[in-house]
Amino acid sequence: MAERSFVRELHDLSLSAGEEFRGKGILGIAEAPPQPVSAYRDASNLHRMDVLAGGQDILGELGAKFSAWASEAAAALSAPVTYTIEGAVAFMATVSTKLVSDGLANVHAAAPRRADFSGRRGLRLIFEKPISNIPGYAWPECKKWEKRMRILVTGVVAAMATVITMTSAMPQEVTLRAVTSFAEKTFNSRGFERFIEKVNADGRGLIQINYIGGPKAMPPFEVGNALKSGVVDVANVTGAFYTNLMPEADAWKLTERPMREIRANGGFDYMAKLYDQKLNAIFLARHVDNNPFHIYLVKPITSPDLTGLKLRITPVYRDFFQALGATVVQTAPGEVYTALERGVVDGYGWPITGIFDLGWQEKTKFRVDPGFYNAEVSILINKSSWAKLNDQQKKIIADAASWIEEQAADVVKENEADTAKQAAAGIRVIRFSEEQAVSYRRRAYEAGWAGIIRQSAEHGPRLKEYFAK
Ligand code: 173
Repeated sequence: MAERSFVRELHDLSLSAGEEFRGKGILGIAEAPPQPVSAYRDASNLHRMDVLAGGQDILGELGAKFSAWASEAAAALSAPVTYTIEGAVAFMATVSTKLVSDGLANVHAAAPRRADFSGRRGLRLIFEKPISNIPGYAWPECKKWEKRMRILVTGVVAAMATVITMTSAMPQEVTLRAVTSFAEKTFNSRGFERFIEKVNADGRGLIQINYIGGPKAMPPFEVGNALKSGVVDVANVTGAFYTNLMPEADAWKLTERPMREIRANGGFDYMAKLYDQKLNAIFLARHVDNNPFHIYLVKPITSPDLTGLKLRITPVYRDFFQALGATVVQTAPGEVYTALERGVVDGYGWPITGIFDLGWQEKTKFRVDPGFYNAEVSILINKSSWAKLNDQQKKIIADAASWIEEQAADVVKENEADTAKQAAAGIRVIRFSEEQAVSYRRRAYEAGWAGIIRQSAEHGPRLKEYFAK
């Protein structure tokens, strides 16, 4: 416990708006890396911690957080998120960032070993090594303890402001938590995994992404909630998986223009506002594009009529398949194999790529051509997680995002490869007549847009203007 409290003094010493601290001073200062708790056991550290603890609200105004730890266990828990008191430094105010950073570098040499309380007023820091030995620093010219105390405390506050500025300018590694809503290493996660690799390579010492994994770690339809609440910082997910939060996101499947054009024609900005408002997120990159959906079946059809068939869906396919007469059942991708195996469904919707990733070719007999819509899988970041990054860290993320979005053009090569693989696996193609094919695709888009507009009368029609051809 503190031998005395400095709360009142700290308040008395706060600088008012427009005032500038210009004295020479000594100060206790906080530094970043968590230290072994035993470092705080000595009396001087405890006393300095008490002063800072008394100044919590003043420090709070400066954006600094100070935690005093009662036990090693608490310290261990707080260590990754809380700055710790490391030492002391003296400076000549008004202090430059360079001076403080030099001071911090010398902090071990100058760390006070003992602290005395002289009478009722002063805190005297005793340095084993005279602080004046550090070039550029000097003891304050204080005659009275009272004055020294004023300078000390004011200095703490002023220096905290400087240190905060300095630490935000100083590269500090940030780690973001990331999940994917598709199985790891499968087609729809691969672009995301390349993005992570690039961020982790370019961001050494600055920013890293901790890839937590896929549906084994988090159910795909939960990923939107987790991103919105900040449980995860970064997500790889398709709009259909978070329609509960943002029904408009499912409209990405209806884009008939390249992302470059949608970014230029105002459509992207329109969506970005909805991501901001409804998902608390920023849309970074669409890495799956140019990727049509198809119907896959275990029994044949002869025309675009799905009456009597029960098909596995997500929100992507619901309106269209129902318009063609199907009964539908929604499942996550991870349940498709079992649903086919047990005869619970007669088929499923899925893009042209990726059925081999989860072994569905074993249970699939037919693919219906043509394809329809355009699968979208994108990388999103929580808004607050983004706001906490400095410009350098943001640039690493943004560069990796545009890099991966550009590669979405290569998806067509994978489509071709998987089309050939499906043929080799014995999956037969059901092809409609030219006329049927045209009306099939028209109905797909009509049902798709009607569904979006039904769920979002305000934004659906605007999105159609930006996305449709
Ligand atoms: O079928 C699905 O699970 C789905 O909606 C989807 C969306 C984008 C890519 C792959 C699948």
